Amino acid sequence: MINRRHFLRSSAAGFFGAALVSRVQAASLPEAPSQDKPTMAPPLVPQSGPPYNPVMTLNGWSLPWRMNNGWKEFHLVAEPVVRELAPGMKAHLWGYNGQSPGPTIECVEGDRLRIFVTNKLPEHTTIHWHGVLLPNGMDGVGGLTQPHIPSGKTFVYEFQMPKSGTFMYHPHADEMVQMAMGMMGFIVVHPRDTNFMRVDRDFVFLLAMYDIEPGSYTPKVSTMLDFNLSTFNSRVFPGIDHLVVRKGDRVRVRIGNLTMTNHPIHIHGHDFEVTCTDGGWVPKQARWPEATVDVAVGQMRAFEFIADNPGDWALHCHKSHHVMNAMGHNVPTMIGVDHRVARGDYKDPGWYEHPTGKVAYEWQGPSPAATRQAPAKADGVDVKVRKPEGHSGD
Ligand SMILES: [Cu+2]
Repeated sequence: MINRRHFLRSSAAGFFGAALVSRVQAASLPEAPSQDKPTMAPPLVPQSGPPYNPVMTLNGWSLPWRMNNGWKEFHLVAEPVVRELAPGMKAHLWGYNGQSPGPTIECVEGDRLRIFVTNKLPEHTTIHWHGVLLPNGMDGVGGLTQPHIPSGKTFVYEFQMPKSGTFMYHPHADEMVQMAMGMMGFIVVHPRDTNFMRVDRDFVFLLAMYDIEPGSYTPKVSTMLDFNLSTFNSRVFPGIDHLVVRKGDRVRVRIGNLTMTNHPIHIHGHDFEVTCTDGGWVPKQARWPEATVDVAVGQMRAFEFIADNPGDWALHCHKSHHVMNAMGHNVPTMIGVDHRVARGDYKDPGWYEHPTGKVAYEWQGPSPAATRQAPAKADGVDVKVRKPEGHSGD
């Protein structure tokens, strides 16, 4: 893509002049790359625009862009996707560019962004840029700041990134349905000064929860709290990529929570400081050591630590039912049940072998004659039946 763009710019500028090039480029949509595998893509080192240290999106990827007269142009496509939540478990979700969550958008403080959003969903949508300081009309709230994007249409968002930090994107249209279906993504705005808040490894993931009944593929979109799948970037353990670091690395982990409940994220073997929220960087004097950070609903927390303790350390939500995955809340307790019949084995196992003395049997002695029920009596007195009174108008 980069090579073709360079080719277009250099050849067209030579033959037709720069003004024509920009009009031609502005008239065409940027490519919308798509990813259908949950494999973590290598960091997207910038080939144009200011330099930065790219992030790693667990089980995900960053969205390539094209430069167009000083604008970074991205193309997001909202569409139904199939996401493998864990090896062998596929869910029918909604997302962006082939995946849920959508690709991470990376840019640099001061960059001007033009983001094309094409709606391939069966209903309208918008995109809200969570935490980004932008003009009101670019905020993406359907029915408030813009008309909804109908199915089959493409809208354009244009804004400048005034500060570095970590933000998110998600629909502000039919919110409960679209977020329950997995529509979300990360925005990382890198500092223009590559030495500011520099780390050696920088990981990002979004917390998403789904309610997918055993045996089904599509999340229940009316669930408010009782979700049964807790995911990091729409993946469940053991299908989540490891955060691989070298001993001595300074590591940053950025966590966004677009679920309907809080998640206390805990790390083993290390302590850390929260250095960034969805509102911006935390000054040094305002930080304190932690080993668990509660990421509340709609929040982003980034923490940093020095990886000085070698090992295979767990990093997990501390709500034990969120760690377990997957829970069928309405499934009865199976403790004590004989599981020896294999799953999927429908062969007739033959008659049940009853334990001795546990089967109804025939009485072999004499049986008394059947008697008719006698009329009811109380203490030897015939029961008088009182009939309703006062129905004749007196
Ligand atoms: Cu949790």
